[in-house]
Amino acid sequence: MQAPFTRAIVRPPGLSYAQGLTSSAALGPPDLARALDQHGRYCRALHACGLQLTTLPADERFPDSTFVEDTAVIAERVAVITRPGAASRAGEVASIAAALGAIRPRLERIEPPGTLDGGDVCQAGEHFFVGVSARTNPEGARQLTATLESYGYTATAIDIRAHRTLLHLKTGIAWLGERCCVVAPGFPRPAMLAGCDVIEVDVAESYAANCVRVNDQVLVAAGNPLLSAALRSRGYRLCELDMSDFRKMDGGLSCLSLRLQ
Ligand code: CIR
Repeated sequence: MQAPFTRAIVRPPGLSYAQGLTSSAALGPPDLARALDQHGRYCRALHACGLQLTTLPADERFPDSTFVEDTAVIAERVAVITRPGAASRAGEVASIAAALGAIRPRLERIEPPGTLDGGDVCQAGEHFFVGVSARTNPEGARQLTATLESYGYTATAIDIRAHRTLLHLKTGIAWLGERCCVVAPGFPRPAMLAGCDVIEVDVAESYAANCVRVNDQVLVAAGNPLLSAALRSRGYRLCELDMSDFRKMDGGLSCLSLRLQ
């Protein structure tokens, strides 16, 4: 069983937020005031789960920097600064390394030519699924696997490059613990999921596959009644959050925080 989360690093979106990367332009441009309000509610939800928050100042140089999850992979025994696969996001890691270094003095790193986004890494207990995607290259996945193994974890790669609807691995899978996970429709099923309780979300609710278990609650995108009912029926306590103005920039629930034990 994983130790409880005790803190999280977050960063609100800045004035340049709408200039970030997105493949969801059809949803329209994000509204910054609404995104800030949604971010505030998200932070209060983490706080209500018992987490102490480190809130970094908005960074106008990096429109996507509110999606802090992509800049690091953090587990109980190791913290890794990533090398984001999108050129416009590469510089985001410096301030995260400074903030994280104050909490975890020893930081590992993904080195060139590896690229890796934290959104491509799904921890399932002592095992990690590492997505190879448009952002995370095979070398980045190889480096992370080697680092995790040197700290006593195991890892397997899942190639999602053929799945055009998945920006990151965690766009399509959330591990809830107790051998239960949520997957998007059509998500590749690694052999390790055999015997697990796999909740496949309805195609109309696929965005909600990116939900997050934080201690005794599951944070889930609001407006997805089928998934919420499936989770409640399994006894999970839910916190439903409006994510509309992060979805417009391809952001899910998990990417707004770096959670630490
Ligand atoms: C990007 O394309 O990098 C951002 N607009 C969204 C990143 C979302 N991150 C995540 O799912 N881990």
